[in-house]
Amino acid sequence: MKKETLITTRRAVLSGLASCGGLLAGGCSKTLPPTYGNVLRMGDLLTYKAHRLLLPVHSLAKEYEHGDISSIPAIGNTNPADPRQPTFNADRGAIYQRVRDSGFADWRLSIEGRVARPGAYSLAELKRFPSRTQITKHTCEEGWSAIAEWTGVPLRRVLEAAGMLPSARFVQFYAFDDSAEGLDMLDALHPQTILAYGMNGRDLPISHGAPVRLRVERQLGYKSVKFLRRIVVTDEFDDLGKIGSLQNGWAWYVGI
Ligand SMILES: Nc1nc2c(c(=O)[nH]1)N[C@H]1C(S)=C(S)[C@@H](COP(=O)(O)O)O[C@H]1N2
Ligand SMILES: [Mo]
Repeated sequence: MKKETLITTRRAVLSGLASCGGLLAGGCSKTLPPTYGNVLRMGDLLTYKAHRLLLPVHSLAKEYEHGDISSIPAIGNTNPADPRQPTFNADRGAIYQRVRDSGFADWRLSIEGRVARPGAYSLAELKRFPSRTQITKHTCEEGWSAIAEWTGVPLRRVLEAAGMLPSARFVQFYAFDDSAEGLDMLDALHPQTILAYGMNGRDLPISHGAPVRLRVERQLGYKSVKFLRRIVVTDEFDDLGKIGSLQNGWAWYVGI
């Protein structure tokens, strides 16, 4: 690893830590979830604080063996171009249909916000980063879980390539349907947080989020946004308005 990369890496870790500084100094306001102060969101406070205080910074979610892989249903939106799907968005659905017709050759993932080098990555470019493969359990808030193998580029690599600024504290993910989620830097830089383009040894199927979906292994299923199109790095918490989980009645932090 070049020295330059090392420095960015250390900075990235430091800024990640800064967003949760004083992990061991109990009562530090940095262990308050960004939704703190909202009585309806007391659950966020409990899980976030417990996780951030008790778990080592980058404790890994359990990884399984090939023989543990189970069938996994496709849930929520399974095709952003289909108007009958939940969270359908007509404009972006039409764009999705076009990039899908190109075999995703025209698909780009844009990285914006608090980065020194905003840009847009093609699928081929994302595949040129070092990859990670992990067999993990997906747990849906609806009460089912399933084990699958996911291959992709650690989000951290892409954030470093884009030159995430030291003040950055959150990362937002936008999909081709009306779905979006946000992570704090601890989860964004976590080694198992990947932009997955492969599933069970094949290209990620449409119904599971092609061409690229997020995998966040230490939170419930809905944080793993499918059909990614845009990533925005921010200094401030963003509740993502109408398309965010908060305004739809779900917690922002759902650690497992
Ligand atoms: N863009 C998008 N991402 C999404 C969803 C969705 O409807 N749209 N559903 C979420 C939910 S609730 C779950 S449980 C998982 C399901 O992933 P799967 O279809 O691969 O099982 O995707 C999550 N990501
Ligand atoms: Mo889910």
